[in-house]
Amino acid sequence: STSAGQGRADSPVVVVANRLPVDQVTDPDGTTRWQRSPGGLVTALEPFVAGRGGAWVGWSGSAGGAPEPFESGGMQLIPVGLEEEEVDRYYEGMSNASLWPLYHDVVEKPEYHRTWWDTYVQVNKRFADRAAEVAGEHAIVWVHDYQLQLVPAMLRQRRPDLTIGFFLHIPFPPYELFTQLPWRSAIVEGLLGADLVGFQRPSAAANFVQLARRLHELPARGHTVEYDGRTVTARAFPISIDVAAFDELASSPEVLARAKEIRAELGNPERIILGVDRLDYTKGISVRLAAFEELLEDGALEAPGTVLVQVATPSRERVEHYVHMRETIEQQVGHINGIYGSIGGPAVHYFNQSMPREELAALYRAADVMLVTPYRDGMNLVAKEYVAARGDLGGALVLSEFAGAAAELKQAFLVNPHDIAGVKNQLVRALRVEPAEGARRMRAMRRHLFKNDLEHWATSFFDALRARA
Ligand code: GDG
Repeated sequence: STSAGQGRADSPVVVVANRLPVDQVTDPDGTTRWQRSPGGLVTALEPFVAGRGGAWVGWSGSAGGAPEPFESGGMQLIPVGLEEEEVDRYYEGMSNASLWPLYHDVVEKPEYHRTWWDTYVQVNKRFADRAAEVAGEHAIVWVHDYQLQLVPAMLRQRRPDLTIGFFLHIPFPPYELFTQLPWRSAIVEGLLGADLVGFQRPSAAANFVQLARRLHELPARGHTVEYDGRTVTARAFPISIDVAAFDELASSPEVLARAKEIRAELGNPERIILGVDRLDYTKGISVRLAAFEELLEDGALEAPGTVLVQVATPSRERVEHYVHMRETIEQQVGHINGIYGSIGGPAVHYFNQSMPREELAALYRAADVMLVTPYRDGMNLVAKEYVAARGDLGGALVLSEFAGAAAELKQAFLVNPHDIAGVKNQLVRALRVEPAEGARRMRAMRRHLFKNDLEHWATSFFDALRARA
């Protein structure tokens, strides 16, 4: 009701996510301490959570018993413990070898194992228990992502007084793919425990509403589903980045000097093409290597006058798909450099390393063309970071139509990553774009981003959720 809604405008907020917003680091003297994670999400959510009994429930990132709750940045941090076997089955198995590929258009074949599922249920219960214990009366709880899709219903069962929101950071597949999942009904019911289910794109929200209707025969209209005497709303809230902060970082004297230095260290090539991704099979790293190789072969491009820098940050290294993909990519890089490289002049500069943010910003600033070619991506923040970094209006963005970001960054050189000829064409167009035309595109994308930043995202979600309290 309206009066209750107003009365709860400053209800405590609890965030539930797979990971806590801190990492455990060990100092040289052997003592361990918590360090805030570098991601932007923490910065965006902290103001909503800090004070008023706000808390963040999540896993510490290492196997073993749960450390004691502690305070950080005005938030109560509530660690959830995971045993080694639970990490294998809930995190690496069910989350990253079943749900991740299924939700990304089965780019790789998902594996379904009942032991993984059982552990997924068990771990989701543990998160729901912790959240139920810590949430104050009539609190607002915001649950994040595909690892915790059962938490909304489990939490509602334990605490009917709560207002529950859920946000999925990755795509949500259509009925035809989703229904592969042996536990499809349980997942849909889990999500229907929320008052508000947020997605990156309207099509994902529509997929969810359609599933509720077709699979559970629930009355659904537009954005809403009627379930268990409640109304569940499914809507798109496209995530963003802290645009102003990234813009500022990328135009700082240190970063500008480093960008120049990077160009020089690369041998002052005429053109630098850049890729930055977690090393993940959804990101289409092979596609860009193949397109670049063919352009070298065709003679349309020449190395080392044009070079490709690919940062592929290590990720999920114990999941089998990732081990294979890494081998394939590294073979491809070796192959290209073997043929088109020269002494001191490789065609592809490949890094399987995590880089500091400042170094990434300098790379964005040094790159003439940013290549973002995922087969499927919920949003893709790298594309947004590149645009935010180009306050000089230089550079050009080549972006997959299958990234959520393509719906917003319409002035990018859009590509279908399955169409190598098309990727090659657009890459060449981007490399040769007239500066005035490039600047026009960049300005339009920057204007959109400054209006739609991370704070706007978090505020819109909380506003929509509070309206349900
Ligand atoms: C998921 C969804 C959605 C990468 N390498 C380094 C580094 N990064 C940073 C990037 C960027 C972030 O990691 C990656 O974000 P993406 O959005 O590109 O991709 P996912 O990790 O797959 O994220 C995605 C996102 O969730 C948010 O909802 O957009 O679709 O898949 O910020 O800069 N950062 C540093 N060093 C690196 O080497 N410091």
